Amino acid sequence: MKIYFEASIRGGRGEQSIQAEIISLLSHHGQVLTEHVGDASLTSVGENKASEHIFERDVAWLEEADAVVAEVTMPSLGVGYEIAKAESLQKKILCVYRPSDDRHLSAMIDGNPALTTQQYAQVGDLKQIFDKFFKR
Ligand code: 6IA
Repeated sequence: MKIYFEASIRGGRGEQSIQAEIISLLSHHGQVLTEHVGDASLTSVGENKASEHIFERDVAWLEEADAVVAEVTMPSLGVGYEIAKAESLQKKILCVYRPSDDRHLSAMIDGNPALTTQQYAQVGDLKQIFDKFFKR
């Protein structure tokens, strides 16, 4: 199982430690193609590679993936693009997010029947969510 994990980079790195924990949980279900997303040394200004190279590499990995998991708590243009791209490639897609009083998930994600969207309160809750998603 090849898993494309996506989460905010230039959208903001405030979720980085949670992203790293998610990658560790996902690695029990298959090969995570995008482990760099959870890397603490990757800041919002950058991995030292040209954007064109990043785009081409990530789209190739997305095409190769069997499943896509997106952490959408932190809004990110790149993640939104990747979800739409994955949908057009007919990938199996799971979006996870932590709701709060001052934060509401985009209706373009929340209202999309092609996506499985799950709320969670803490990273520990994701184990069960991932077990169920990857069993399907
Ligand atoms: O718009 P964002 O940067 O938040 O988009 C994040 C999403 O785009 C992630 O899920 C990644 O798959 C992809 N992505 C964005 N930037 C990178 C990157 N380096 N390396 C790999 N994937 C990326 C960023 C370097 C840049 C900050 C100079």
